[in-house]
Amino acid sequence: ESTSTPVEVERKFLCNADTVQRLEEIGAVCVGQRQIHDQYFDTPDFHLTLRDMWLRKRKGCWELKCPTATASETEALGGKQSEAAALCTCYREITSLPEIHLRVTEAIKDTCEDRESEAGFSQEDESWLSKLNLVCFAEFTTVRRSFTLKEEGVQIDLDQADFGYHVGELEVLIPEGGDLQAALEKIRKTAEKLGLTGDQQVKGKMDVFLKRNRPEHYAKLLSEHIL
Ligand code: V4E
Repeated sequence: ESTSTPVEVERKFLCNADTVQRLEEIGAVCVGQRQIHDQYFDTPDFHLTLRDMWLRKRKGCWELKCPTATASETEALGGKQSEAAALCTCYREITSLPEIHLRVTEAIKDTCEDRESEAGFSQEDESWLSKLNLVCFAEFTTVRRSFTLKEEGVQIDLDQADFGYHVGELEVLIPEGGDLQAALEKIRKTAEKLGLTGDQQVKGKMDVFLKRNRPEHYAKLLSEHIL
């Protein structure tokens, strides 16, 4: 378990022409804009994404987004807290290549036979991809403007994907086993200040991308309640 990797508690929201002004009004500070190029990988029969595991290469580095124990914690909350939690997701972003390789191998192979050494992988060595039959199923570029509400510890990202989808994200990082309810409350309060309405989860970039470009993959993930 990578207990040192923080958990990302996130709520997506729809942006409009007033979003940036609203952010400035509530005291959010723009901390920069950057382009992000993502390539996502899975087996042809979706071993990883059907487990809600998202393997990607971002700016030359491997990342694996996995659901966390925190995700199931949210299901145990009641009342107002469960309403706040229903709009949020909890994932851990693993960036250590040996750990990514181990988790991906475990998810793809049911048995432990011929699991390879965890050491000796470099970011450039991609032989493990073909060994595990991993292929790129999604690739896109995002222009991301990031803001921060420093005192609250909330980060806000405004994403514009190159396939024409615009989405915002409120994010709080907590250590594994950290105070999930406090994180949800920070997100709820920020959403309220921004005047966000609606009790439906807003679609992420991947949802829109797969629906348009990979309808079979999309249908499979929908039917298994991953998206
Ligand atoms: C976790 C996940 C996917 C991987 C991409 O995650 P996402 O947060 O959408 O992308 P991005 O670029 O904002 O990553 P960041 O830079 O914040 O790390 S694709 C689908 N999921 C699961 C998922 C879900 N089921 N529902 C919602 C609302 N979001 C994500």
